[in-house]
Amino acid sequence: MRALILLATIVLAACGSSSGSNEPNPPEPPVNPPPAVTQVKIVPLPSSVELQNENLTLGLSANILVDATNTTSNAALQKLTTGLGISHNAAAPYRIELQRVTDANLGDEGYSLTIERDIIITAQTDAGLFYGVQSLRQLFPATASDTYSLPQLHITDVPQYTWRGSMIDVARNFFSLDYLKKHIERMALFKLNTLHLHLSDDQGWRMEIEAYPNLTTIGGSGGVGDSEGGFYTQAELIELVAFAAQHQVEIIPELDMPGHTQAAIASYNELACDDVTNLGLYNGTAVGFSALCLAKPDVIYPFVETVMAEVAAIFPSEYLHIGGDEIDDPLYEEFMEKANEIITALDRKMIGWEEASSADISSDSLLQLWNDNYDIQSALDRNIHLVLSPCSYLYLDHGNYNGQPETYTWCRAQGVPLERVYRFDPTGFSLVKGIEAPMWSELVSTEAAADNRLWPRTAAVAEIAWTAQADRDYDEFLIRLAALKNHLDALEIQYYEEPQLGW
Ligand code: TNX
Repeated sequence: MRALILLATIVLAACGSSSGSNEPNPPEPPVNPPPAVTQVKIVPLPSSVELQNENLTLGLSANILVDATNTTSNAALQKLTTGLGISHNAAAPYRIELQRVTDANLGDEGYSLTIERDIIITAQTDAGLFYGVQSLRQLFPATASDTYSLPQLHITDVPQYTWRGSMIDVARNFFSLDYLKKHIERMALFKLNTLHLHLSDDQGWRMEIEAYPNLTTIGGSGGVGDSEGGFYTQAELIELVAFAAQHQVEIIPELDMPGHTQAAIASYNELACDDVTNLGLYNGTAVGFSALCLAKPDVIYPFVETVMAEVAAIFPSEYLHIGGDEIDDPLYEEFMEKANEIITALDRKMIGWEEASSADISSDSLLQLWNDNYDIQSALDRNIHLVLSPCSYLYLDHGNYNGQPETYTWCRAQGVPLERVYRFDPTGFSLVKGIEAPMWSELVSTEAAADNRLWPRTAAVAEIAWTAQADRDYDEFLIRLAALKNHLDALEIQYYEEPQLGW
């Protein structure tokens, strides 16, 4: 909102009009992008930017002042300065300082960034300082040079939503631990903080469960088509969680139940009802045909309990995702309620797909909305909050453009281009916890293809989740994002060359 006020002030000043103090409604977003914001090439757009007319010229030595206890922001700043060839020297002509302050306006994730004679970032938390460093990083060029020139400015920046997510389906096609780490680094540049891993589905089970080794030796051995499959050991997942935390990213594990479970059934046939004859691995792309046998509570609930206990031991996240999508079974609600109890007993909260709104789940649960017009009112009535992933805006398995090969069209025939993603307006929903863009992988089998589906659209997702709706303007976003091309290149992202960005 504050950026809007600033924009409005600049536009009105440029037009020579008065301040319009009697105006009852906030002004419409400006048609022509105002200079202040487009000169500050930061995505997502900060809440408030005050730009001075001068630049600060910087040499390669700085007095870098940090507090070693702020581990993530410290490491991020060190990586930034090292990459730019800026080294610490207490006698250097300027300071780069990360400072913890008490300022309730900044909340848990906000920060301020001042570039005048010195560069000073303040925040209440390590997370806030980390995001300040990410903004600073975007203002610097992506590669080193002998001297730098930054705009003098003052930014105050606080996110709209606390859940700013990306989802990767590693079940249909497996993606390596290295790829997930790269994705986490890329998310961090855009202040995304939640990586939802869809760890099991009909085509593969990807998380080692010590009590049920076949889940990965059998269930993880394939994927869609002739995919080689794969899985993550618990040691690898612990490493990934730590890597993510170092980038202010929390991993939300999803073990999808009670449907989407053919890989588990192929691993342990007793999980299916006794009359089920299809007990093998599945490498197609159909959905909605498999289920844990809900009429065998003595078999399936010990399974769910044991699996979720191992999941909780590896992933420290506040929420554990239990799936719960695309299944038609008279005992479905009972299953979701029992799953909710199991997760609560592990001292965690549950998140499930929207269909779980039919069950009597606890009000501290979250539901992930994926059909644009799903009637979720019964959940809202119970004060259950939402993670918004409406497929016609945020399903990144859909095309970057109409007719893109190897993309889905079931939710939106013309695909989900960058502009479409950006134009998603979350303010029409209530009880919004956050925004998340899923990339399902039935049709995404290589890292190059994953990069192409995820980028640059994930940058738009980040802005929806971080920046107030009233401050967002697509044309102006394009200018800022286009300027970050070198940053995406430095991260070796094989993005889709969106024509509107002129890349
Ligand atoms: C629907 S969205 C699914 C997934 C598919 C996806 C493909 C949801 C909860 N279920 O199983 O992969 O469509 O776009």
